[in-house]
Amino acid sequence: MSKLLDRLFAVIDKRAEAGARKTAQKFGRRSFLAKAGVALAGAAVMPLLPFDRSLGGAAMAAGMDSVEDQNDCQYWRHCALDGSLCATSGGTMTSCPPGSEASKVSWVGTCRNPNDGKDYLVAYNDCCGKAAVESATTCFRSEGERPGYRMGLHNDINWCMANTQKGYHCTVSMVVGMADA
Ligand code: ABN
Repeated sequence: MSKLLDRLFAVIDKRAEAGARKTAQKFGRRSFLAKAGVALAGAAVMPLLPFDRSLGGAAMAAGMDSVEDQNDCQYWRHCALDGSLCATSGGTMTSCPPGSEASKVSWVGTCRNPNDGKDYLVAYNDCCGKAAVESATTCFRSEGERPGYRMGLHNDINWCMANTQKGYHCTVSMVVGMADA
């Protein structure tokens, strides 16, 4: 009887040992280090992954508006634009036409986007160094403007003044942030 019990205990011992080895392999120190290594490598790569810098709502809302809307002086983003629309002058609403360069200084207005009812900061950069095109759409909108004797508060100004090439060509409208609520 005692021999039988000895055998039984031996079998139980073996099984317990095998189980313990398996568990150690699965959750052991090496396995932990390997997993931690993968997690750390992942964390290091995370900042390289793309993320949304597009001011989400504003970009999405602009996508909802047709080019025809955007080329109209009454388009919401042009609420403080005094100049010619670059999109009608060989460029786009946000990029200068080839052969011209963006002004180093700009006028910033606050415009309400009717698509989401929020106020956005819009920078108006002039594009410089190329002759103006007569057929371009010219807008005179001055929301938030103050009289001309306070230059920083007045938007009827050639923002190419700080560039080497000071000749005005057209103006782009870029959403640069959200206005405080
Ligand atoms: N910011 C457009 C502009 C250019 C020249 C003169 C007045 C206004």
